[in-house]
Order: sequence, then C-alpha cells, then structure tokens
Amino acid sequence: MSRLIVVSNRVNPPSGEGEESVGGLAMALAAALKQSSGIWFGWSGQTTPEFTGHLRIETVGGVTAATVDLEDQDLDEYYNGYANKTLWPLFHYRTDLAAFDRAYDAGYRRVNARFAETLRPLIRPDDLIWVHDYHLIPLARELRALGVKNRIGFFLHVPWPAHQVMINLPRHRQLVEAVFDYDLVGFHTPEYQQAFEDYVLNEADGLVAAPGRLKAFGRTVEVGAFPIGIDADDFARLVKSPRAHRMRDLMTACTVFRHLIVGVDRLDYSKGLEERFLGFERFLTDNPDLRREVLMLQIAPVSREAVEAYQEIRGRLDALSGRINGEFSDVDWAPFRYVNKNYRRDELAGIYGAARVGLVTPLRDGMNLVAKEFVAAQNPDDPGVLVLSRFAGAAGQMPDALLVNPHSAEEVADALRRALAMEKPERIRRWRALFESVQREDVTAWRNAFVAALAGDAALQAAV
Ligand code: ADQ
Repeated sequence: MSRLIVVSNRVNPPSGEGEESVGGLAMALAAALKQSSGIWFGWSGQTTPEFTGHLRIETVGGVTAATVDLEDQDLDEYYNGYANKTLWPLFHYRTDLAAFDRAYDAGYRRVNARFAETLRPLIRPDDLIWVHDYHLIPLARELRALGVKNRIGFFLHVPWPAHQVMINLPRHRQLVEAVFDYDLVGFHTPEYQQAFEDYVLNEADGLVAAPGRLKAFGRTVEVGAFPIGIDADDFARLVKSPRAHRMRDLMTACTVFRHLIVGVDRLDYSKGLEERFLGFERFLTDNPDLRREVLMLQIAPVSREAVEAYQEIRGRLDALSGRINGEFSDVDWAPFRYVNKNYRRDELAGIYGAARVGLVTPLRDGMNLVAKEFVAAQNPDDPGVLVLSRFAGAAGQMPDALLVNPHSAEEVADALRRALAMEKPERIRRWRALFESVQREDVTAWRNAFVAALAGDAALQAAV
C-alpha cells in the first residue's frame, strides 16, 4: 500500500492527551492519517525573521508531523494576505471584503514554492500526496516543476464560488491553471464541482472529456464530490464521557429557562452570526409568550484577529448581543449568552446534548461540521432539532433539518418557533434520518473515497 503524504497550511495533530479543540480540518486530517502510515507536512505555526527551510520531524498522537517555520513577511502576505484577505472572502462570496494586492499574490506563490522545496526530499516514488485547502492551490504546480511525478490530489474545504464571482479575482486564470497540475480535485458538494466546471468551460476553453474528467490548459484533471464528515465513532465516545455528562447536567440544571438554543462557530463573517443574532432578536419580539422559555447560547471563539474584517465584526457582535440583553432581560432573567471561548470537545458534546435547538446559519460554508456534531450528540429518545442554513454544504446531505435562508430574520425566527413546538415523534423521525447520514458519511468514508480515487483503485472505489 502506498504511503500517504498529507499537506495542509497548519500541522496541529491532537496530542491525544486531552480532548482539546483543534478545529474541524485538523481532526479530519489526524483521523485520515491514523489509518495509514504517512506524514503530515505543513507550517509549524511559528515564524522567524528569515526563512531557513529547516524541517522538524516529530511524532504527535501517533502521527508523523513534518513542519517548517515561515518568515514574518510570509505571515503577512501569504497567510493573513492572500489566503485570508483575498481567497477566503472571495470563495465565501464576500467580494466587498476581498483585498487584491500584488504583494499578497507574490507571497502566496513564494510560500507554495518554499513548501514544495522543503517537502521534495521526503517524497518517495510511490507516495500518494494529498494537498488540502485554498492556501495551497499552486503546490502541485511547484512540485511538478521540481520533477515530482507522483499522483497528487487536492481537496477544497471551502466552497468553489460561482463563475461570475470567481472572475473578480485578478489573475484568476493563473490560479485555475495551477489546479490542472493535480490528478484529482475534490469538492464537498456536486454544486461546487459544477461551479468549477462552469469556470473551466466558460473561461478556459475547457471541455468535459468524460463525466468527472475535465480538459483545459492542455491537461486533464479528475474532479469529484467528497462530502466530509465527523469522526462518528470518536464523537459517540465523547458523548458518553463523564465531562460531557457533567456539562449536560450543568446546562439542564438551570431552571430559569426551559429550552436551550445553541450556536457554535469560529468568529467569522461567513458564519452569519450577526444575521443569527438578529433572527433571535426577531424571535423574541414576535413571540412574547415564549420569551421566558428560552436561552440562546452562542459560543464563538475569536479567530484571525490580525485581519481587520474580523476585528470589525467582533465589535458589531458585542454591540448586538448587548442590545438584545438590554432590550429583553429582567432582574432574574436574560435571554442571551455570548461566549468567546474555546471548549474541550467532550464539553462541547455535552452542551450540544443539552440543547433543544442547534442553530447553524452560515451565509456560506464549505460543509459545516458543527451541524453534524450537534446531531451526533442528541439523545435518541428526546432529540433536539437542527435549524440549518441552506447555504451550508451540509444542507444537501441533511434535508431533514429545518432549512432556512440565514439572511431572513423572519425565516430564522419562524424556524425557531417551529423547532420549539415540534412534537417528539417528528423530532425523532427527523433526527434518525440525520443521524443515519452523519454516521454513514463520516470522516472515514470521506478519506477512503478520496484516497481510493487518488490511487486510481477501481476495486477500492467500488467498495466505498
Ligand atoms: P471551519 O470553518 O472551521 O472549517 P466547521 O466545519 O464548522 O468550520 O468546523 C469547526 C470545528 O471547530 C468543529 O469541529 C467545532 O466543534 C470546532 N469548534 C468551533 N467552535 C469551537 C469552540 N468554541 N470550542 C471548541 N471547538 C470549537 C472549514 C470549512 C468548513 C468545513 C471544514 C472541514 O469552513 O465548511 O466543514 O473546514 O472541511
């Protein structure tokens, strides 16, 4: 069996010592590597004044991690710049927030070239190389320039935007041309795959050589949809853990409200937090009879604080959460708790389990793993209801959630009312259908499907 080399911007495998929070992508990649011998290569998270290219190899939680430090300027131009100020907003349809700057573009190409040079000596001829996310789109191009002939796959964790959005990017053809140095490109959903095809057909004189095979720039690439899932077995273990029980008891022991509504997101403008807060405010305004019945808990640890758009949205959320509590609280009751903290994964499992409603309303989201974690944490005999944005990639796999337009405060408010009023038989019926897909389409299925397609293994592909 070929060795797997996983490459992502950050390498941060969970140590296995605690149930620490490391984010969806890190959990998924660690789980993907657990099943095969391999290496996880990427940035250490440290910067130095000058790039040295020194490779650090260590074993963390059973995973071989190979990391390299970046230079201070790389952090500004590649990570905070091109990745988080240009591609992230653009791929989430926020052209108003996207910054276009040649220095960011140059930094992006420089870091991808540095990654390729540092990784090159580790690659053996029959390794499979699996590159992750928008930070590293040109990596295959750089590796090919160094003579790497291995099968190289790419998986995009964020949406691929519609053709008309994509062309807002200066030098968009250059970026898309680099995609054609991969053998296989994976998206979360058929819609993102279609958007990529639309670009290739309309903008690059490309053609569909066969279903799932695109030809352009003189090369052919395989494309497919591979919806990511959670580590369902591991999450089931967390749900039963003593800390999860303690957290659930702590939340349910509170008697000043009957029903908990919960949201858990990185503090990011793509997650629709402002719109969600307004939807909850609307719910309180429209439903005076239900006001004292509910508590909304929004957990949103800050992220990407070096980027101004993130500082600005944080300020707006602080003001909005204050306004809602100011408007509706009483001496013995407040409707809203807003917390900028990270929690351990077992504690999160307990919090989800205590909630009657999971409110997951991103404006755009590649997939959204919180929706799946919420479902996995419910009590089968008395499950809560998932209210989910139709603009999350997860919506396609989760039609039994209450799907909403997150931009409409009225729709969010109505869905909350409906979720709170839903009788147990309907809650159980919807939850069972959701839980079945969360378990079936889990992180192992995702990894196996992608790796089998990358290996070109017809027997394996038929089995998954
Ligand atoms: P993210 O944008 O980070 O991921 P998501 O898929 O929801 O979004 O994953 C977030 C993870 O962080 C979840 O596992 C969640 O439990 C955890 N988390 C969030 N808040 C936390 C807190 N306060 N404490 C502890 N843990 C917390 C990107 C894409 C998504 C895509 C994933 C995986 O933007 O669309 O689903 O990658 O491909």
